[in-house]
Amino acid sequence: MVAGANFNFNGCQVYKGYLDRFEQHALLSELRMIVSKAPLFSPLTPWGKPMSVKMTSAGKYGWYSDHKGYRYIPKHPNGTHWPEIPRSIQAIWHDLCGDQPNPECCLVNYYEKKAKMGLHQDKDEKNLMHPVLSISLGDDALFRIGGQNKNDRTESIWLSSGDVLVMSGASRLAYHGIDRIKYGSSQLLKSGGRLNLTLRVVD
Ligand code: MD3
Ligand code: FE
Repeated sequence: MVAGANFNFNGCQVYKGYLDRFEQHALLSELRMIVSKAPLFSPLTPWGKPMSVKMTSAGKYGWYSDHKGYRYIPKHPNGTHWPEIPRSIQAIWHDLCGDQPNPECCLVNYYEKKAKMGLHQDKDEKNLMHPVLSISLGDDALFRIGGQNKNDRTESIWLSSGDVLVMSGASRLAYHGIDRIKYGSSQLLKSGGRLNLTLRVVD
């Protein structure tokens, strides 16, 4: 854990090395539990193309997408409720986001070798004033963040295993994405790749 953010771009705060290797392994075993109950799947874009990133969720809501569009749903496509958000993950939220309401969705994104996420805004949540918190595990990823307009200047930084980001203020509606991962750069996941968790208040 570190005392303060060590990067700030348009209000996007990056806590490099927030989780040590022991904490990263502990988080990984929580994620194995989640994925065993709520398996990863490839959401379809509203245009019918599967996303390269595999996903699942924990919490009251999970993020989902198909031909009907992007939305939060209360159950996994297998018909069961999403697993609860582990206490250790909620603790990170309250450490960095203070007295914000509890997160209602922990989206789990899994990036294999060639997976990427195009520039987008996150605005499927009802109250866009609440922050979004992201935790990176596994391989390094090239993260790009810009402004509230798609053509605004962007800045790129490498995110590594254990880094945590908090998007609040102006950055909450900033365009952002993952250009690529550096496959095999971390030993945390035995078969490589990258996991990203995002915590959000949905309602
Ligand atoms: C900036 N995930 O799940 S995390 C997403 O690494 C998403 O998997 C990326 O973008 C990933 O929507 C980036 C960092 C992040 C997450 C949410 C944000 C940056 C954000 C919301 C607003 C602004
Ligand atoms: Fe996003």
